[in-house]
Amino acid sequence: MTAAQLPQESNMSFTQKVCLALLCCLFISLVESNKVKIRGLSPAGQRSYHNGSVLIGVDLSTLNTDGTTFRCRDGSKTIPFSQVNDDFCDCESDGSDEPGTNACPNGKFYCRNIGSVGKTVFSSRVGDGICDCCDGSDEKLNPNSKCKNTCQADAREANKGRQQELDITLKGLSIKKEYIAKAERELREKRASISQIEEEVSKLRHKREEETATRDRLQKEEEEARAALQPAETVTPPPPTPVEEQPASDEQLEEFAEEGEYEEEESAEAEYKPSPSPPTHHAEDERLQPYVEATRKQREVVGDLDRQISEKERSLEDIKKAISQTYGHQNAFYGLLGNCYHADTPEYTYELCPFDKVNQNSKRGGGSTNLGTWSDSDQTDEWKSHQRQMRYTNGLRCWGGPDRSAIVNVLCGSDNVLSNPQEPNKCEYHLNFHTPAACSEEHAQFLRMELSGGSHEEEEDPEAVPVAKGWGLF
Ligand code: MAN
Repeated sequence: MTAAQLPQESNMSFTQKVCLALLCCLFISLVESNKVKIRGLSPAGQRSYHNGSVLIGVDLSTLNTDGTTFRCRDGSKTIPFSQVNDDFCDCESDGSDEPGTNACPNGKFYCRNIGSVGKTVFSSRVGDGICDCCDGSDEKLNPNSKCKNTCQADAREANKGRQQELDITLKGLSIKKEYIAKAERELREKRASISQIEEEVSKLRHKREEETATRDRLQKEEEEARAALQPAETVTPPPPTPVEEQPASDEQLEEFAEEGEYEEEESAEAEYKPSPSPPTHHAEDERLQPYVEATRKQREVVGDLDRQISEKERSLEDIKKAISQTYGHQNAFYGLLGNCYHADTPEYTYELCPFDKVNQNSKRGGGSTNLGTWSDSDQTDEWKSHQRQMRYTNGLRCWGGPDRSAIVNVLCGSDNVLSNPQEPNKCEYHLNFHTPAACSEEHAQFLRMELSGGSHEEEEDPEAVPVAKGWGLF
């Protein structure tokens, strides 16, 4: 009946008016029937079944406007609405007509758990005598069920846990602030130190060149002296000519004088006489000694400079590597660099040195096995964007398997603690690492909100009018 066909109000009889009112009531109740709550459906699911709001994969025309038929979620069948939750699986392909019973093996049941946290369980768990939902809804229709509503108590318990988590997060956050400040300061200092160290290296290199030249000269003098001593096996050799820069020569000459050798050689210089007996190797060594000693000392000077240069170059390399790496948002993880953390199992001590390596150290003297090393390029988005997971790769090759590798789950904590080492697959290791660096203000905010009871998806859907209509309906 259209508006144009309706009798004019002034001409309507009492019976016509009653009929019109009844029609209106019927229309309103049909509209309301679209808000009937279907047992076992999540709030999002309720909306998708009832008022056409968007849920991926759901045909919005699943429910006819008159509310009398139901179309399976995958559109495979249309059934009378009375067959929803009637304990018979009509939508065999997706189980969508039986969210509140266990009739469809592939169905899912949503526990609303008002006051606690809503959850979805497999429909096969519905009515199986086990209380899966804290509100007891999965066993509500089981006459033998003794499930009580424990949602409030659960929520109180959960809140205790949340409060503890919040306390840890807040403590972690205040330590993280210090980490960030330290990272900023130290990275700035590191950047600034590069040019200074480079200059020091260049000065040392210059000095090394000079000292190397001296060493080469002394070496040559030593060789000449050695050559000059060669005929000493047949004739008495001349005394070694002391070199001006030769530091040990004076002392050595004194030594010769004390031993009377110098005089002997002087006389040999004046008048050649075959030596009654050729000098021993020992005597020859002693004459070479000043040269040998001078060269040795100079070699030490050069060696010492070499050491200083490579030390400085190594530290330059370390600094350059350190500043080129990423240490998470605001470099909060930078402070972990250079430290190692340990976790025990009966057989091994696992060791994590962040941004460096993971090791497995045998407790039975089997040595240390590298489980992977850090490389920026091996990190996934889990590290790059969220700092939730570190990957250490290319560890020691597993016997008949892959290279060892380790995944470190990074969690918020008030201290730096490595825990729970596992080897879920051969030579693939998982560890948990709690650190203040992983604490986030967003998570603290989330916990505060949860504690104030602010975000329970499972709370009553304000759009739905709970109507008890027997089996399967709230
Ligand atoms: C060692 C350890 C183990 C690993 C085996 C593989 O015993 O590294 O973790 O599973 O080698 O052979």
